[in-house]
Amino acid sequence: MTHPTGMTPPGSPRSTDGGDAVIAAFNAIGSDYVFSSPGSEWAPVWESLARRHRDGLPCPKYLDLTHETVAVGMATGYGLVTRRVQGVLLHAGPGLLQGAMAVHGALLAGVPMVVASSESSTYGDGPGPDPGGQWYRNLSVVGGPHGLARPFVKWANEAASVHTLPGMVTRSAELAERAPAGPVYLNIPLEVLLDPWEERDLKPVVPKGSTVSAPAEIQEVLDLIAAAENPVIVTETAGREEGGMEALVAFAEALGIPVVEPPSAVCANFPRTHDLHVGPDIEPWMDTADLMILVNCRAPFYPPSRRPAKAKIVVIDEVPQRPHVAYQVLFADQYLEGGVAATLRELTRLADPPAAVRNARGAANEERRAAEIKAIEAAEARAASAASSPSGGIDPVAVAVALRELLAQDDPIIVDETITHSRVVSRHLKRSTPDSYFYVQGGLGQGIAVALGVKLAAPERPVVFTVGDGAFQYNPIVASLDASKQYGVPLLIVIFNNRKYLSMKMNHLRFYPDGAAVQTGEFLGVDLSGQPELAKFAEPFGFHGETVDRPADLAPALDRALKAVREGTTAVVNISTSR
Ligand SMILES: Cc1ncc(C[n+]2csc(CCOP(=O)(O)OP(=O)(O)O)c2C)c(N)n1
Repeated sequence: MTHPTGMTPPGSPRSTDGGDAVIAAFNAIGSDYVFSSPGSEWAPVWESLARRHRDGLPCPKYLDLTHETVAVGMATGYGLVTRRVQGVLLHAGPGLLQGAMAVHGALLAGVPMVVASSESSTYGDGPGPDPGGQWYRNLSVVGGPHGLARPFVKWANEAASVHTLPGMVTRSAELAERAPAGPVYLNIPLEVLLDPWEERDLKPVVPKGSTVSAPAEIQEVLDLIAAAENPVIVTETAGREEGGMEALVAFAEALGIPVVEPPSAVCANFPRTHDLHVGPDIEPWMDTADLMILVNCRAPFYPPSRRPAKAKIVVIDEVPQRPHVAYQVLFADQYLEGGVAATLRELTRLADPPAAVRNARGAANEERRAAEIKAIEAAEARAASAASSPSGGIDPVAVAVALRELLAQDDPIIVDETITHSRVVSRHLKRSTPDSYFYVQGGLGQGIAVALGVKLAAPERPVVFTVGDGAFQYNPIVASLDASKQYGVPLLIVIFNNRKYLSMKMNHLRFYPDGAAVQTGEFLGVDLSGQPELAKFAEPFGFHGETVDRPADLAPALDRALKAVREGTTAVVNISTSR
């Protein structure tokens, strides 16, 4: 087996190996970064990068990350903002398993990425270089790691030959970017990475094309809208598409239709400050709306069988039936299947609502909007008056308001991994610009990494990571803060600390409202009162850390923390909350 050594004379074809084929393919798919949690199979990739750096050849930026959740989570955060596929390298079956929760999170979030790891095809019995006994003794997985990955990725396969390897990688990226976007997994055996490969120029992969429904279908929906007296738009992820928020604003404004962003909304879809934003509650429309337009909604109704009483339901979605969702009920009467932003733009272009309809709808919507504003103001007034009581922690609403006011001049991005406080964060931070809010999807513990990836993609915007004390401790804190330090990616981390898993207690009470736990006060799965001082995790990294117990200290502490972040240092603000 030939191995690449030394300089290649200019102009001659470079004889390299599978590691270089991976990097050439990552170049072709436009991956800006390689998010890697190292394993011994990646020596050929490291060698390729070292050669390319030495020879001044193109390659993605390589990030060494010290935990799989951090590697995958950062790729997720980066993909949420850029919407472009990135390369992620993990180690064998175990590294894939360690990163699996975050890969599943990327699947739920619809973020494209090519995740790769290895196995050995020779286990040391081949004629080529010795892969190392660990592949024989410790790392092999029956059925191959692609068998492990299959349930939580869009597509998984083995790249069994160096001759198909670049094509496998570029095809994986194209599959990952197709709707619904998501992670794709490739098992690239170590021996394939070490096999000789003659470098070829790979054709760059171009962005996917756009789709929009046929004009007749668009017209049918416009007719339904024209006939409706009480239509409503419900959206969970209209903002996930480039231009989605702008297109939804134009559409809602043109037809005077209010917009509900239910608690299942996981990104910024419609400006919270807009007159047509009527809050998170779909209930007022369930029995009264005569037309419901579901825009990029995966699970708008709960329980799933809770069906709107009389509304016709139009579903606008590129892939309405999510293949990765086990059970899904939309009650659709009509679909507009195509790019969501493009479809909304087409509807707006062809719409011709009589002014009277628009005005009549306007009056009803104003009532709803006023009720929502009143509810928000009442909650904020309660939080402000609680602030004058000296004990009992800080009202979570006050934390959200303080953050909103502190960042009023900026266009921050909120990455949220709170549980019982998530509605407070979305409702009171009132994010109103595209890509200004992301809820972390899947299991707990990925949030810091996702926020780091978001910040990597949007270095000019402050990124605030909001999290409960329980979820914070699920994060690989050392590896995440290490990535922040090593790659200069500062975050404002705000912990809503109620010293418990409050959600676990709420679930217990739901099932056993008069049970033994209520009688005795013994709630298991809840108590976190023995936790370490969480702000102190900032110390070993030279980061800014603050603990806030009193309402009066809140704004000054957040202000100091934000200053530290502006100077390039992550800050951890651990806030004692009243609930
Ligand atoms: C990986 C993972 N393990 C366990 C859970 C179950 N779980 C959901 S919420 C929660 C508690 C979170 O506590 P905290 O962040 O403090 O929020 P709070 O419930 O107090 O609002 C747990 C353990 C989960 N979602 N993900």
